[in-house]
Amino acid sequence: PRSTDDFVYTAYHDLNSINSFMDMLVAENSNLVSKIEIGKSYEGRSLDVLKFSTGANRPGIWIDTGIHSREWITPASAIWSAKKIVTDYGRDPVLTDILNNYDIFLEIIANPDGFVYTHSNDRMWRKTRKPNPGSSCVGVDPNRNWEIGFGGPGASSNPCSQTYHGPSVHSEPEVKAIVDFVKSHGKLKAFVSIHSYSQMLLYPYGYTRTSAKDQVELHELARKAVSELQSLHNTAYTYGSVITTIYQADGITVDWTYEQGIKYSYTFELRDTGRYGFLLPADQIIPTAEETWLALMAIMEHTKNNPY
Ligand code: PAY
Ligand code: ZN
Repeated sequence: PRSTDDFVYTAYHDLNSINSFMDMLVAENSNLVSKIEIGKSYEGRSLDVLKFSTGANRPGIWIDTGIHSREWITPASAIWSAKKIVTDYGRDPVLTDILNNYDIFLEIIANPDGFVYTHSNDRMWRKTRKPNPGSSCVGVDPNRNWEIGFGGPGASSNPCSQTYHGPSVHSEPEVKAIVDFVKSHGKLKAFVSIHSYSQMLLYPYGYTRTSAKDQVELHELARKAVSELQSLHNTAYTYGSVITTIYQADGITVDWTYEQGIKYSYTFELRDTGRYGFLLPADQIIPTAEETWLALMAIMEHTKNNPY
């Protein structure tokens, strides 16, 4: 494709194709979108984030996809969403109001080494691609590598496990890059980490059954977001805290971001509930992206209307 209008949103793409999508989007909308590099992956790939911004010194909203590399529907939805943002800005009054007050940061491929590996070697690869000294097994679970609850029972100390927490807190460069970005930005007000599958909208905590101090508000906003999502194609989501809704998970992204003071910390589990699982057919990309967008808009609008 020569422009993002020609890009095929109904297909899954490899990293080169996604990189060229990002570069085209920036070139076509340079007043609204820029690309920032927040670090490098273990194998040296750049960790790119699209920044949608209409003014200086704004608070921010973060969205990441693809931190688990086999969850292909998540970057596919993010690509559609990136195009949706540039199309709707100046046309949709709610999105326009959000972008006139907040920057949106979108990391489409949060685990590029894993993503490349899902295309070249193993479609079901989940973890990073950093070797583990003393083990023949490769990779760390980038959703068990964060500081809050690190090393707890909802993670594995076995380097061969899909939920291996890694040798130390933030040992994975893909995780550390986000940690450093969140800290240096200092004004992120919402943080959404998108996974698949299970059709759930989750909030902290994963490491403890103790309720988050904002649990009532987080639950009510999840209910609203899920109801908007379901209104489009009747896709049913469950919602609640990670530990009560899916299982105990220690060292996860959103427990850390919430403890950093980002109240609106959520994780999505996109389609489906297991029929196709990670191998979601490409004809579900657009319906999934469209319905997820409605839930994201609910979270972003609530963030805008409830400054803190
Ligand atoms: O998203 O933080 C969350 C919940 C915990 C996820 C995890 O285990 O890291 C849930 C799984 C995921 O998206 O990675 C669910 C999928 C279906 C899996 O791999 O089991
Ligand atoms: Zn995941």
